[in-house]
Amino acid sequence: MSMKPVFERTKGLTEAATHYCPGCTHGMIHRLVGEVLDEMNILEDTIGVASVGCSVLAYEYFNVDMVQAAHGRAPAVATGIKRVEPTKFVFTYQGDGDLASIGIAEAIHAAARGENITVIFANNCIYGMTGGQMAPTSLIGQKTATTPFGRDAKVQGSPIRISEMLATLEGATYIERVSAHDVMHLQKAKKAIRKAFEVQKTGGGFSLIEVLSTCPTGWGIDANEALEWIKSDMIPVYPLGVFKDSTKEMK
Ligand SMILES: Cc1ncc(C[n+]2csc(CCOP(=O)(O)OP(=O)(O)O)c2C)c(N)n1
Ligand code: SF4
Repeated sequence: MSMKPVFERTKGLTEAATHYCPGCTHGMIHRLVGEVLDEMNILEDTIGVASVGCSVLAYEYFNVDMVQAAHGRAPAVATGIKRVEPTKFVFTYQGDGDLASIGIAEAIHAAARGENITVIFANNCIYGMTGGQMAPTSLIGQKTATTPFGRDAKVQGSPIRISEMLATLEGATYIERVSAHDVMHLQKAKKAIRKAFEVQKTGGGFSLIEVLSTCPTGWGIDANEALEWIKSDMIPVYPLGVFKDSTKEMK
């Protein structure tokens, strides 16, 4: 008697084992994107743009054509690809150091131009790859390698809320913030990612899904505490929800 599988690895990801630290949710967010691309049956028609950060090796993990952009430039690279290959689905996968710091201009202008691309923005409030330095998204009071006494608004400024900020732009079509801290929220995150790719399918324009993500290594806490920290500390500063949805106006 053969057993019916209850869970299978998505075809949207390659067989490569990821290099992420235990308790890091980058891998889970990858899986959600992979599942959406597979369920939409668009793996052959998708081009992903990996950024610089811990997710730089995303080009090894997504089972689609991938390119790798210089730090922060993924939305500009995605713009070029989409304009040359308008029938392809084009997405970027970027951390908060990549998108909110060095790449803030590219993100703002791609949104303002209403490029028909999808940005997956993994916000873990820190530079993971380079050793846990402060990011523009780090919380007030958050201890990082460059703010050992905690981020002080008077010295380092206050956190940038990317979703809220980009939602003010007319060019942005769909902006939602979700979280990867438990199963229910992962399911919601998957729905949001699906919606973003559906927007792109109809030629709807720019979408960005911000996913609150863990970095137990950079935060200096264990995997379970990191999931709790999203709930207790990140969500109050980065509330979940839809910040822009102009798909209704388009119909
Ligand atoms: C032009 C340039 N400047 C700086 C760096 C160093 N650098 C690599 S990754 C990174 C930050 C990554 O942080 P984030 O985007 O939040 O991703 P995470 O590693 O947390 O997933 C920086 C500053 C670089 N690679 N290239
Ligand atoms: S350093 Fe942080 S973001 Fe990078 S893989 Fe480890 S836990 Fe994930």
